[in-house]
Amino acid sequence: MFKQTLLVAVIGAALAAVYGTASAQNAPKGGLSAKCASGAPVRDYLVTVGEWDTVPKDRNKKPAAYTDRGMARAANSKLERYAFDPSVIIVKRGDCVNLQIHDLKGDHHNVTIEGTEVGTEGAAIIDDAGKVVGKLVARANPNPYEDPAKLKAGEFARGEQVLLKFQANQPGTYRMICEVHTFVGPKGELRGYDDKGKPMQGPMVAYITVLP
Ligand SMILES: [Cu+2]
Repeated sequence: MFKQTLLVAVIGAALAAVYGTASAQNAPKGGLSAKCASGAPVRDYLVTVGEWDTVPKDRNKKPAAYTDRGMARAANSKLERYAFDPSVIIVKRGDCVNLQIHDLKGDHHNVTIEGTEVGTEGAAIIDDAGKVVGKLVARANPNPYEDPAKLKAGEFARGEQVLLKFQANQPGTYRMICEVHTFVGPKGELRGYDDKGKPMQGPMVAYITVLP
């Protein structure tokens, strides 16, 4: 048993050394850059923003109070979480990566890739044909019937598609986070409730692995 545990630990350390474990604490410096070198292989990915939700019911099919990850929730409160689909993206070192992120669920989101300079602030809004039709700067919400009335820089609204572009410079696994729907704890842990116990419909995260 000890031998097996030791073997697993050794293999884990070797993999971490080879691939790196990028998080807020130890993301490789310059791991991803917002601009691509000319001639870098281009990889396009379509990413959907979706939502899982339910209103938990009792055995008589009536909405009932419940517990979510240790947090008490009242009857009729919606248990929900936003998600990127796909939530795992694997690229190679040197690739120029284009993520076309389309918001179907949730009135607004943003994206930042932890430990890097890459995020949706100032990113292009593109139409169905890929043509640039705007930029993610602070602006009025194009959905007048939904809150909030104003969007901050980097936030995109339901029905919008944004282009997040970066070059993968250093191997590792990077967390792509929507800060609207994620609370980041003091040790970098991702949580679905903020420090006051308010549900954030998350955490909303995807993982980008850069292979050597
Ligand atoms: Cu979000």
